[in-house]
Amino acid sequence: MKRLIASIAALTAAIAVALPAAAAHDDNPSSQVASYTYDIGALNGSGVEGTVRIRSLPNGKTQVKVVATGLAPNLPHAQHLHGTTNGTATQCPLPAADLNGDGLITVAEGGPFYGGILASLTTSGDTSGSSALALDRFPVSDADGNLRYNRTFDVPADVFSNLGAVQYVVHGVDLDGSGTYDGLAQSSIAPGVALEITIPAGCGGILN
Ligand SMILES: [Ca+2]
Ligand SMILES: [Cu+2]
Repeated sequence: MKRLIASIAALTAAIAVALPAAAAHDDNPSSQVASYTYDIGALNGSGVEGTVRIRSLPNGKTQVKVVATGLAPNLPHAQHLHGTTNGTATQCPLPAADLNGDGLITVAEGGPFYGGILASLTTSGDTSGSSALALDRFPVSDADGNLRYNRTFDVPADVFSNLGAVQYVVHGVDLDGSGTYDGLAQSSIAPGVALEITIPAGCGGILN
């Protein structure tokens, strides 16, 4: 037993020594240069809550980790980092964002609060605004409405330098409880796309 403890101690020491050398690698938490953790609040009565952690790494990559609950189950959820790159402040939408008073905050109504898409938080491939509605590459919530996401990727330099002022927005609310994205209502920003797909479900960021 004593011998085992000694070897574990030796191993731990070896790992401790090895850490600084690994600091240049992508996913090593110790190599972060900045880390922001925000609570995710519900929008549109979704019941979503959770946490988003955004890290900028010394190699210029960005790591985003999301743990959320309360999402419409078994459905893909578009999610993005929203904001501006010109220093204009952004925040999660306030109730006053519902300009037409229908009780919903659409993307068109929320956008002025949280800004444009700086990155699409896809599970593979492109992460630019071009993938804003690439539903086949967004995380799918499980049967209980939980969503987990963790990816390290590149963002443009102006986004990277401004990661502390972005809003995380997750989209997709099954407004009629049908179990799928449907309904006659159309997205406020994408003709031909169901409102249920694009409507914001949750938001977290520098100002909630
Ligand atoms: Ca539905
Ligand atoms: Cu978005």
